[in-house]
Amino acid sequence: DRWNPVDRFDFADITYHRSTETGAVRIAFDRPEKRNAFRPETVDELATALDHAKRLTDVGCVIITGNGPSPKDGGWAFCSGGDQSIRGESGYEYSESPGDSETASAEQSEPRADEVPEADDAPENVGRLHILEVQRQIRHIPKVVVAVVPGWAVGGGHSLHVVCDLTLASDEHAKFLQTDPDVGSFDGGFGSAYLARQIGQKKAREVFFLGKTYSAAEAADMGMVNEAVPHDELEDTAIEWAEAINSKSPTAMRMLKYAFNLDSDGMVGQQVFAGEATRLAYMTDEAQEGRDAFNEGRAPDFDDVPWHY
Ligand code: 2NE
Repeated sequence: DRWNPVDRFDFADITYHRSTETGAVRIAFDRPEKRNAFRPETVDELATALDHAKRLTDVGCVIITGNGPSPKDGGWAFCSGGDQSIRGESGYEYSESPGDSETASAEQSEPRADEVPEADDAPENVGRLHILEVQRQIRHIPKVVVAVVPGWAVGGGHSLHVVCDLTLASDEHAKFLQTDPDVGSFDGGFGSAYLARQIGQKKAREVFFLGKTYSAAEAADMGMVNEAVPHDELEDTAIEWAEAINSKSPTAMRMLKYAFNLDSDGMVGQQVFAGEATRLAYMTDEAQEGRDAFNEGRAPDFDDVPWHY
């Protein structure tokens, strides 16, 4: 009863809950028999849950985790990255054409050369790598995202914890491993370059080039995990963190997150930060005078507005 299911969605690959105790949601991979590997459907569901969570104005903390243990062998996982069993020639493939399960055949998903799809056509069933879009959602959601790692964080699952604002790991079961180059994949963005900002160039290169497995304690020493706690204290600690996060000024937290992002997000980081500055400006009498003057067809009167120093 710590978590209420958000039952407006009919998710198959993830679970999605709201906390009954604090402003937090829990989004969990729910494919434990595959070490929580993601397929395109999983990624779509993650994106939907994150987009929903973004709009919850009483929620300051998003927890991303993995359900477990596996019913097959009792193993725990956060996420083992892309599901290699459905990887096609150009990415990860849906089991059916997205949005149109009735017409899911290879022939129907091949457009004719002269065919321009209608705007409302079902999307084509091509290989996807859109976990990278989810990484950007995590970067830009105006809330603190905590990766709660109960077991393996591997490949694209490793990159996902790297991109989260904070990582909390199970002392007993969490293990961190990069297998990207073993399967001919490479996260050349946040998964590697941003990891290097967290743990330094030599260590980040070691993670990818040697493919060693690190314990939660080692990952904490390296600086890519904030804290390792006993496995049965993971959720309690996550809720404590969420309570701490929610006790703080939402505006200050949002501006801080975007400030931390800024130097690794380039012009996009500046745009996101500037958007929030614009929102703050909109809340002033000064900006509202500008709006009112336009709507009333008169010149704006900024005479009483000080030039702050
Ligand atoms: C995760 C790891 C290290 C776990 O090892 P272990 O020994 O604890 O378990 P096991 O037996 O390997 O796995 C248990 C079951 O899960 C499946 C396995 O095939 C096995 O299935 P059964 O034999 O019981 O039927 N499983 C595990 N990971 C899977 C996966 N990713 N896809 C499909 N099935 C998976 C070990 O299993 C492992 O190394 N897994 C592969 C990790 C991996 O290479 N991930 C992809 C990296 S590329 C990527 O994620 C990516 C990206 O970097 C950028 C964009 C998009 C994707």
